[in-house]
Amino acid sequence: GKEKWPRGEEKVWKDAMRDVDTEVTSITKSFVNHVQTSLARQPYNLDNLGAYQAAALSVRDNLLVNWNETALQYTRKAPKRAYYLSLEFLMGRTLDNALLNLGLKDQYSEGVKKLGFSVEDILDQERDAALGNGGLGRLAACYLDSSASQELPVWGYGLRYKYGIFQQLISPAGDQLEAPDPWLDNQNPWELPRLDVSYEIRFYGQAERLGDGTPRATWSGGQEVLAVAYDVMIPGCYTKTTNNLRLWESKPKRGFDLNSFNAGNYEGAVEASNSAAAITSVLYPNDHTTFGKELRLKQQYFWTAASLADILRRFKNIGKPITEFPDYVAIQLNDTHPTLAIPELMRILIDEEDQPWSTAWQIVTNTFFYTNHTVLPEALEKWPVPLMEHLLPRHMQIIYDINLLFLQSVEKKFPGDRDRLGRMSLIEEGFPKQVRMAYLACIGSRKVNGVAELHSDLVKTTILKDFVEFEGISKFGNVTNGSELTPRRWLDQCNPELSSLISSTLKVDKAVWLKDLTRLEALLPFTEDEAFRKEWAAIKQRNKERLAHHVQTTLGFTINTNAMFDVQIKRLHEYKRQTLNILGVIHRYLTLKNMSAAEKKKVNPRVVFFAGKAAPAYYIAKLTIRLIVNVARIINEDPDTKDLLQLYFLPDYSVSLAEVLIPASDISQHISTAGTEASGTSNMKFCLNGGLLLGTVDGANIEIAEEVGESNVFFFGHLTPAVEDLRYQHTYHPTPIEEKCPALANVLNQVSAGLFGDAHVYEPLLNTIRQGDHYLLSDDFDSYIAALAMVDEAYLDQTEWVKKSIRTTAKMGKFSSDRAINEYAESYWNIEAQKIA
Ligand code: GPQ
Repeated sequence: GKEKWPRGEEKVWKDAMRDVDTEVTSITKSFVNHVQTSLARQPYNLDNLGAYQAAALSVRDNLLVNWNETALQYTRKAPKRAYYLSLEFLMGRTLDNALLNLGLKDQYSEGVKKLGFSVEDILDQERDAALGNGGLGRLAACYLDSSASQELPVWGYGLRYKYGIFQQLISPAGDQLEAPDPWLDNQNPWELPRLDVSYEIRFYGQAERLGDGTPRATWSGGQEVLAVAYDVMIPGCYTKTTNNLRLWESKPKRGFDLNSFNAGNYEGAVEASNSAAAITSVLYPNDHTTFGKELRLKQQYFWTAASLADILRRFKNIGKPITEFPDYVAIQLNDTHPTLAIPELMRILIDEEDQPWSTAWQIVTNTFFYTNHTVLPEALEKWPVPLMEHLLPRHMQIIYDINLLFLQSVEKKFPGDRDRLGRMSLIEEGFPKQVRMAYLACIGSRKVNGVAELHSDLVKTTILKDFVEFEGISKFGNVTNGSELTPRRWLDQCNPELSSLISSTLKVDKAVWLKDLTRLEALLPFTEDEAFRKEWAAIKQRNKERLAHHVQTTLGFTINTNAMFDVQIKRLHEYKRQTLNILGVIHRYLTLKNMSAAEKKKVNPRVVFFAGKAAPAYYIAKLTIRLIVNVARIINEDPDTKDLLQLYFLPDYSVSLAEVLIPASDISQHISTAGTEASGTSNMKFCLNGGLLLGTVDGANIEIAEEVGESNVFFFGHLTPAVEDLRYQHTYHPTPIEEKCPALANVLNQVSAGLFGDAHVYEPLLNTIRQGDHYLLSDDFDSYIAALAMVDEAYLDQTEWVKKSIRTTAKMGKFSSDRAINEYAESYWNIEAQKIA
């Protein structure tokens, strides 16, 4: 409501269309043109939202030219292509990234300024496209960005959810509340509806085998819905290549169900159309869990069937025999969510293309690649057989057939090993029986990979051990995640000052080092350059002030920018151990309370930030949020400590918030129980931005330490091989916490006693530690506190700290998603870069 307009000068607006063409005036022309035509608004009378829309449409015009050119050349040359199937794409905002990739940011800033706008205010109008939960979804977004930047023919396929991840609110008591995210309400300039691209998708009905000696069957009846394509442009960085992300929306096949309508059941007919639209209405907000909900299974089939139909149609346009399908198509399965693509392609090949079983299976197993993202048992997808039989009767038949042939071949290799057959069956016995999707994805794929060295080893030695023994080790690999350490967004875009310092120091244009991150290594000698260090530290300081300003204007808190900024931002989950962090904060608070004034003088102030969402039904995770919020309330008001310790829970974590938080961090925490965090990707983003890492020996933390050297990271806690044994001890020989870890016991007792209010409320959370302690907080607490003390000590020597910071950034080359996507392209998909002229 505070916004004022008209902006700028009327004469400038009026003259804009008559200006001589320069780069900038052609931008203002296109902007004014979109205001008047696409938006049908009066010029010289526009708010920031309108200005964002006009700027976005104008930038989109640029992208569309490249996008069409890219599509045309792919069609003409018909190279092998790869498709990334992901139920989540956590894209964040587009305009800033598009401007940067097009190399047009400065020109647009100048252009909109002439018309009275600031480019920052305009960029700030954009809503995040938040079609994902966390790391898995953000990884997919990074991989699309890198594919385009590396000029690789890769398309993404996903769902166009009407509502993305919920908006997180915090109630007065400190509880997480969820509100819908109607991200499409302001219209989305970055998508193009493709009403001409649609497919009919069937559910339910009857499957009948032909029984004519072929494996064929018919599938008929049931419900049919339409999948309609929406295309999102994915521009590469400093290249013409602009790839496509195709998102499917569900629509009723007709406005209503004619059968019901004719039977006089008008309401029933409209209901059917609602049920079709419901399929893509909302992103499931659960991370690392499976719920067995029918609508989720419908989403998975709807999306994989539409994507495969589209891929097949494109392949058929080339005019090659179907047996050559894997020479033209590679499909990456982002976790098990798209595993139904395996029986669906079998169904098409057998029932529609009339291929023999063995040919079909040959094609399938040369087309798919499966990435596993977790070894946590509760996250491994299983679908009840009765549900599958009901919703996808033909696919259930095919899965049984795959299983039969598969178990026969296992029996042949390991005769008489009934245990093994039971362990490896695609069908888990029980009530109900369930389909094990990770096993189906594994046997239906050409290659299986984990997302960091340790994780890939764990995949091979735990959940897929039997499959390694049966299929051979060479099928199982590792591609260590990369992050949009496509530094383009994370370094250049959200940390522009650091980026220009690097360019000037290395005397290399950013167009070069932004596309070859290993160049950063040349920064190493500058650790000895005092002026450089000063500049480096000053930039970190300005980023901290920028974050403080953001928090002040959005939440009204005043943050001490002379403190160390300590950040943990990720989904709330017991395995990620935000609880360990908050208990550590309480420990610090209690320690400070007991210090003399003289002792306190030696303490460096610290500000601890948390952000992250909890799955709406994850009670313990929500309780952790409540504890953090209420601890913050007490300690931020305590005159004894508030100058030395502040604590903030920033609500509604998002990609955009991460872009402000990450460059401002001195230290970030990645403290999962060893062996539980497959990789982690924010750890890489923090390090690239010169933040140091405090973590366990887990996931990609290990490889980060290998790159930057162990003396530049802060490690603590038990190692993976110890975990199983410790858990056994907890269960069968428990030691009281008072005995095992008095410091932790004291903290728990203070919470129980109501030091932070709500005396009884936190018991279920505290009991997860007192009883069972599956995530080993009591085993790691002391070494965690010791590591925090080492961080404090190291921070006192600012010269050495800044050196560590520079060394960390310098050695992050490996973690670029460009490197990761090239590994997939070369070692797995066998696709090549295509220069778009
Ligand atoms: N990941 Cl299974 C998710 O974000 N969601 C999930 O449901 C599963 C995994 C993460 C994983 O926890 C991180 O360690 C990885 O860095 C990330 O996937 C990308 O691989």
